Amino acid sequence: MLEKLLITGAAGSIFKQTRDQYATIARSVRLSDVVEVTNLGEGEEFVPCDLSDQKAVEELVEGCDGILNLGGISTENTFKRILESNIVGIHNLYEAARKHGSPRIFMASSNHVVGYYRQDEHFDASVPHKPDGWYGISKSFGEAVALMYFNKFGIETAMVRIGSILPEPLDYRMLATWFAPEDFISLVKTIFEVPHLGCPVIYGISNNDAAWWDNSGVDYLGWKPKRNSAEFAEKIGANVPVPDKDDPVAVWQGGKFTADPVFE
Ligand code: NAI
Ligand code: 15L
Repeated sequence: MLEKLLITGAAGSIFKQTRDQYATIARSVRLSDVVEVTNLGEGEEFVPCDLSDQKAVEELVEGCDGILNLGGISTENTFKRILESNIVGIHNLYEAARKHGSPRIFMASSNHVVGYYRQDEHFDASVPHKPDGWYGISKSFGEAVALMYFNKFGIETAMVRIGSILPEPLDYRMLATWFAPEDFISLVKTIFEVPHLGCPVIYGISNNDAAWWDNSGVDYLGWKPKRNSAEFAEKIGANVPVPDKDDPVAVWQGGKFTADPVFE
């Protein structure tokens, strides 16, 4: 078990969905965000920090033996905002990790690294990146940073290309991309417990019948997601209109992100 797990982006959606699950992973958690996290429970502390502030990030990381990096811009946005939070931010995080004990890192990468593959293309972690916007590009950058810090300094990272974390899938695309919150937590636990991690890409999805991505390259981790979006297929069929076959949400793995403009 970790002594102190740093969780960035702790005011965000994923942490809110899983907040009560970290006691089996770490004795204490250091929660951080630019937005305050309130109602702190036992074993929780809050340290405000903007990831684009290098000095603040160095202080934030000191004393932590694991990092769950959820902080940053999580959808398409202006290049300037993505540059500060996701690109400068990831630089600052890895530099801080290098200077403070090389803790293992769970990086929230995204399916939008491969958003411009078609939904009828099925593949594993070895495919070239095809990001669907500046947000996806920033996650590609993050994966490159993680690999460099692994090869040069031995810092281990799980580069988790998360699909869609929600209590249940909401549309046809999410039958492939759904990642149940409990499967996310079991992956976090696995990442911080396995004796050898390395620096793998892992597709962050549940055990969905409709999945596009193959995680057999990380069988060595022994992680087995339990939920399957198929349990919601009938409900989606009854409630969600079938998109036109040429609609980006039905063509591309990145769905509606592929239809986003470049925001100025
Ligand atoms: P979210 O947008 O709800 O939360 C992100 C948090 O990061 C926010 O609370 C925000 O205040 C904080 N943040 C933004 N810029 C920051 C900065 N410069 N310094 C410090 N904190 C900053 O996102 P969510 O859904 O919780 O996702 C967490 C991570 O997982 C994100 O990196 C996102 O890109 C990634 N991800 C999430 C998916 C999902 O299904 N929720 C799917 C794929 C990736
Ligand atoms: C992401 O990367 C986003 O952070 C999240 O909000 C969802 O849109 C998700 O991808 C998705 O593709 O469903």
